[in-house]
Amino acid sequence: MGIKGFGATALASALAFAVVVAAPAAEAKDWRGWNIHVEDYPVSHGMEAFMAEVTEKTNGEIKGKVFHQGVLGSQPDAIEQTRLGIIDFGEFSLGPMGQAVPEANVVSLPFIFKSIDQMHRAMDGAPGEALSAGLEKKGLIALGYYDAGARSFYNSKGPINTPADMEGMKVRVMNNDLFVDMIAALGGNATPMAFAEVYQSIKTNVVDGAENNPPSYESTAHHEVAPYFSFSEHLIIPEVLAISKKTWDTLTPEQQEIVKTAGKNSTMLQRELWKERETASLETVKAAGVQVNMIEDKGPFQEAMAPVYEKFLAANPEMTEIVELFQNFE
Ligand code: BDP
Repeated sequence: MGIKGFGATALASALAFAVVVAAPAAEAKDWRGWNIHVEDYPVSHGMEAFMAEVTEKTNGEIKGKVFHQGVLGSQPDAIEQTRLGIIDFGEFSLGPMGQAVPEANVVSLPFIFKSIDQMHRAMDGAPGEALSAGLEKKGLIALGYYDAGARSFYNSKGPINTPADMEGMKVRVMNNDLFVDMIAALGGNATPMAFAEVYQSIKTNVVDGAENNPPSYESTAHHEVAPYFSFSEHLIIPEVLAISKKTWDTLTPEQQEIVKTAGKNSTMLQRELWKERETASLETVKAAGVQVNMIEDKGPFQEAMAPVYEKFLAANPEMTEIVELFQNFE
């Protein structure tokens, strides 16, 4: 019994050892991806395509799941968790990113880009590289910059044509002081709030309205409670498909190449889907009775932003160079 017992124990510990040693190689990596949007949304399709390509090209060494609709937490929390490697990857607006990555604030400056086309070229060129370097310093590897179009104001009161129409208006903004200053400069009152709370807050008159691109306005049904959409296009904020540096550092060079390529491919897909969805969303909300108006003269909105730039640059003089890099990019 003694000898038998010893043998069994030895065998058991040998087996246990084998299991522990073999586990990392045999077990596929299982990633968790954060997404704030509903499943049928350009960002969501881009992220799913990214994950599918990574799994296929690594022959299943890397698997993963994209968690949609913010079930893994609010955007500011998810940014922190991805930096820490608790979440492996995510698709983030560079708006709330500014709190963690100072360089990201540059694209949250109102009217910084001249057009969507210029934004794409800038994000794929030197300005985008400067941003990616800033992200990497804070633990995030940028795999591609997704499109989020331009953001405009919408509310439950009436059309906006001039800043005077926003006097005293309560407007929900994303979590970043720059947006609070932006609304104040237009005469309104900003309330930073999580995306998930906006619908109810407009409905119950906690705020009069918010600002977003047409696909987000439509996919969240904000148009039901705020049926006036005014094309101010005051912010063009790109988004980033980013992987945690902690996760990235566990990959072999071959796997890193696969992940990079899948990131680029998913970016191209997302940008295509984005264009289609923008058109479709506008049609949907118009059909639902939303009053959409173009703002004939955006000049007064642009001019009102001078103090926002001044305050930002005075508080962050080290950002002057990168702001100019974006402003002067042709
Ligand atoms: C959407 C962005 C999303 C933001 C949301 C917001 O895609 O990342 O969380 O706006 O306003 O356009 O919070």
